[in-house]
Amino acid sequence: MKKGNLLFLTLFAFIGLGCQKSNTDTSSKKEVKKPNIILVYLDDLGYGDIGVNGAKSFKTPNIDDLANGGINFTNGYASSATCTPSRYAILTGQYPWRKNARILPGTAPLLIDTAQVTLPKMLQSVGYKTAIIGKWHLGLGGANKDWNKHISPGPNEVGYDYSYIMAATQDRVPTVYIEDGNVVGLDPNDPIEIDYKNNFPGQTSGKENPELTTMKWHHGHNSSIINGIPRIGFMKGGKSAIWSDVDMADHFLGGVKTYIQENAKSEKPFFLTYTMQQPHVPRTPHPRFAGKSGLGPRGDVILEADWCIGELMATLKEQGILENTLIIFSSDNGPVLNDGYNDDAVEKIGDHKPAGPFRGGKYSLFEAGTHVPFITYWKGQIQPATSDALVCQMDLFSSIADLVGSDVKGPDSEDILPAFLGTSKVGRESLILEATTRTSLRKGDWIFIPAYKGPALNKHVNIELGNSKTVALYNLKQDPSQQNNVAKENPELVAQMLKEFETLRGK
Ligand code: NG6
Ligand code: CA
Repeated sequence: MKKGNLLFLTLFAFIGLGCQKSNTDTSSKKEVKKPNIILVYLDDLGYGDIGVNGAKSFKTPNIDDLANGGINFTNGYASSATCTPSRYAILTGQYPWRKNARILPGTAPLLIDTAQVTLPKMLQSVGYKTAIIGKWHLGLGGANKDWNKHISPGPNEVGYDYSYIMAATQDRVPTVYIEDGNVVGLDPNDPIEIDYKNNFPGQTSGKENPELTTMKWHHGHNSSIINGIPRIGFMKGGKSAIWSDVDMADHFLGGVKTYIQENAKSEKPFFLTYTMQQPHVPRTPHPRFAGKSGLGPRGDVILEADWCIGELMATLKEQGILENTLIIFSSDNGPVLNDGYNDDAVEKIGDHKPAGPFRGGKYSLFEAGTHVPFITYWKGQIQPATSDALVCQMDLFSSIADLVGSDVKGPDSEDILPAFLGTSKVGRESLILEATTRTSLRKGDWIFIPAYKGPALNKHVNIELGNSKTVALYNLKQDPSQQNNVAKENPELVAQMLKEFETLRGK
């Protein structure tokens, strides 16, 4: 344990700040505090999509309250510029490119080995109850699963006592909720069938029947039409289990509230992973929020997500556990406007800058791919501040282990607990960042991007990917929008960073 942190925890031990007696495990070697921990994880929310990071076109008062009452990280990163790898890194504390993790289809088998150490397993081992409610997207079961039977292994086999999830994304089949491995509301007489290659005979599709769609596809997303929305992949049956898109936010929030209410008075602390679907496509705000942002559905679902966070905070207050709960807020990757549907995200963007000052977006090796909102909040324990410490979501594993007195560490996860608690402004020294298995190296204020073949621009989503025939070096402090590649002027630094990059990547 680091010195600053030891002092911090000793203070807790002596003055017993707000710690429930029952949350102190006397059997462990050291006196540690075990708060409830809630990881609030959004999907495709950009650095600039929240008021506190510069959004002016709409308001996010509840997220801003979290940031203003906690630590708002200005150098906070997802490990990757897409969902599956970033989620893999958080849960395993391992760089996702070691596992070649990529965006998974809805039918993919579980990506995490059930023998691997995981963040929720580590927390279970020190007495936590654990739950995940929301998006999963880390694969389920085996390769040829039957969705009509118990689906395993999944979240429950990698550390969650309770899971209530969608398998992949809102735009992929199966469009059903799965509770502890079982599809919710399934009628055995109407079994679910899923195929990512071929449609089922006699079924309509977005490609062949665009007139049946209420949301129009732009690229991809032209397979089965469900609730008027054409999706990725074909699905047959399971009618009674199909979710309502516009109610998804309320539905997950309802589960979150119930979980908190049921566990607030428990002897054991809890770890709740609340993985929200917003603002990933298809953006389907509840009618309460539709049209409210002026930016179309993308803005509307951000308002909806912000409201959910307000409700989450109110629930914690109501239950009297806000001061015994560490909240971590972040996003799995950077923003994208048109990610496959014509939903006015591009047309109505106006002056709003989803990526804030950063270049690129989702899928990109440029900053906006991985440089995301990142907040830690713990009322009465974390002093409000802005921190420029270099922190990655992957580091939560070892840092939280330190907090709760576990010796288990994630293989690539650094213990930077003092940075997360705000007792230090020092984070990691360097970090490998990833976009669809291409990687770059951040070290100090510098970012080094090796030369990569491939298109400079993903035309469908209109995002610069960071591929270039020449290596790139940017000083992010002086040039956050990566306008000046200074590799030529700094050959020694380039050579040094290339060496470190190759060592870290194990070449
Ligand atoms: C892409 C999808 C995109 C989105 C993404 C996953 C197409 C053309 N694009 O393949 O819409 O679903 O996968 O997003 O199908 S993520 O946030 O889960 O990584
Ligand atoms: Ca995402």
